[in-house]
Amino acid sequence: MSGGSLIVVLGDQLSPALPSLQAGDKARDRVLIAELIEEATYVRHHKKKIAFIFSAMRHFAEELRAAGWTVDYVPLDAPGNSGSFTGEVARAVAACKPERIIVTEAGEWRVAQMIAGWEAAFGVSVEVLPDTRFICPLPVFREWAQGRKSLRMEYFYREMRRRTGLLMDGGEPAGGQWNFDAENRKAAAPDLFMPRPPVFAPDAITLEVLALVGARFADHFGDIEPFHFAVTRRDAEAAFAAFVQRALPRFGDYQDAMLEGEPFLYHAVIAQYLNCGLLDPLAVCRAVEAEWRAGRVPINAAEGFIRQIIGWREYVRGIYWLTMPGYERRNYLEHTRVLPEFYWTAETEMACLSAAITQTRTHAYAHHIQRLMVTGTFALIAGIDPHALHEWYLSVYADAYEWVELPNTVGMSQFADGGLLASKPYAASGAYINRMSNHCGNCRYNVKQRTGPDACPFNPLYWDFIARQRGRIAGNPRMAQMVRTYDKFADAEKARIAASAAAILARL
Ligand code: FAD
Ligand code: DLZ
Repeated sequence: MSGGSLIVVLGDQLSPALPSLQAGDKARDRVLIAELIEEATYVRHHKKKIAFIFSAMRHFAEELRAAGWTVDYVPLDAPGNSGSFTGEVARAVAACKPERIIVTEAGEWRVAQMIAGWEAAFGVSVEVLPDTRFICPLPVFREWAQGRKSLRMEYFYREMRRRTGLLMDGGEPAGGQWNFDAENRKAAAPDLFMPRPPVFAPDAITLEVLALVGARFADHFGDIEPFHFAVTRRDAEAAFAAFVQRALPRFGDYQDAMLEGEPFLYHAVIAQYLNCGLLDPLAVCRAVEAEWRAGRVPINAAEGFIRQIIGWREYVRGIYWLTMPGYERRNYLEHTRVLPEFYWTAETEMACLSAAITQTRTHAYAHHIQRLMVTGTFALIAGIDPHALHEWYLSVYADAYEWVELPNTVGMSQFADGGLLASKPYAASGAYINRMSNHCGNCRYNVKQRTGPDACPFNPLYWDFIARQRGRIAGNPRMAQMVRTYDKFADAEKARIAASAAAILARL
């Protein structure tokens, strides 16, 4: 190869539009894609997640070869596989003597640090290209954030609407409002039609990967089968099309709902495809806008969906790169309790937690409200160490990469950044889960009881959280009312809350 470039494609860069591929020359360059033990184990990822990524990588290598690229694909068990990005680039440089290395910037700070060392290590020039698959370039986010005391997604989101023209009529928001969230808080009734994401039967490549992952990562969390994820661009597009047709019209209405036995409800179940590059975020938003303009979905569904992607998804990425390194160790509330074992076993009598963790084990998926208001809120009010919780979320979900998971966990869910990302801690008693789900009816605990051995544990833990953290939260306008309510409780009730909370925490 002497003379051409080595194009390194990371496991979450499976897009033909990737800048490093666009900058390359099929006739002269080689593409390197490698299955790496270090990437599979720096946290012990869910078996289904590893299988999904390996299979999608193998299919992408085929896609590139069919398009005329020379691809060096290193399977996990290939002789000599060093197991790390830097080790595999070293081997490729020694074998091919490229003129330069081209890589699209890594999604994670950890990997970006590795790439930053390559030029000195190998004596070859390294071109790191911005990842244009995101809508907001990082310098634009930095400029937007500069000088603001607190950052709020809603204002950033409006900038993204203007930047993309999505749901804009001239300079004004389509439908006359930026945000239709007030219409998006309905609890789902069990007798509604419930769509399910399409299932894709594993092909020969996926079957080989399932056997490999089953054998090599047997002690990792999660069920490897049944395996139904799309692993090609075509199937990921089919999964998205099925969502648009069957679930999008009610996506907004039931975005916050939870139902026993319904792991997906009206959610898209596409984050794993967006985050590894099989789907393009702007393209899915344009498709959703077209559905609204054609009169096939209501504005609250289209706007709610587009806000998640050009708003939240881009916003958390901006926060990640603004605050790393260091953000992963933020712990504003000084929470230190170890992660309860039931986060791994699902063995708890709390029906909502058991459901969320069981489906996480089976599907490597839970929807946003389960992550935020069930596993997240419980950890927050129980005072769990946010770093341990971060490692849990990063390992158990098929869509989890640090740039998106960390701000959602440390910032949104655990308030561990002191309010940089979110305007209030997502602390709640059992009443929230009772309002938005049917879990409480099947639970051994009583959601109406505040204290005592039968009380829903969310209740005493919530009030105990308010009491423990009042010094840090009383000044927050969105928490002040709850602090005042707690203050009005009789001393005997406060003592019962403290005793009930202590008993639950001792059992954890
Ligand atoms: P839908 O509910 O159908 O939403 C559509 C799309 O919007 C998603 O596919 C996703 O790309 C985007 N989106 C929605 N909410 C967010 C958000 N808060 N941040 C970023 N993008 C969002 N999302 C991840 O992609 N990876 C993670 O590792 C991850 N970790 C999370 C951890 C915690 C503690 C919390 C509270 C949220 C986390 N999220 C994460 C955000 C959100 O829960 C998932 O994006 C969503 O559940 C994925 O399922 P879906 O594709 O069905 O999404
Ligand atoms: C998550 C993951 C896993 C499990 N395995 C690999 C792998 O074997 N090879 C690879 O290139 N990427 C993998 N990834 C995704 C990387 O961790 C991802 O590219 C970085 O998180 C982005 O910075």
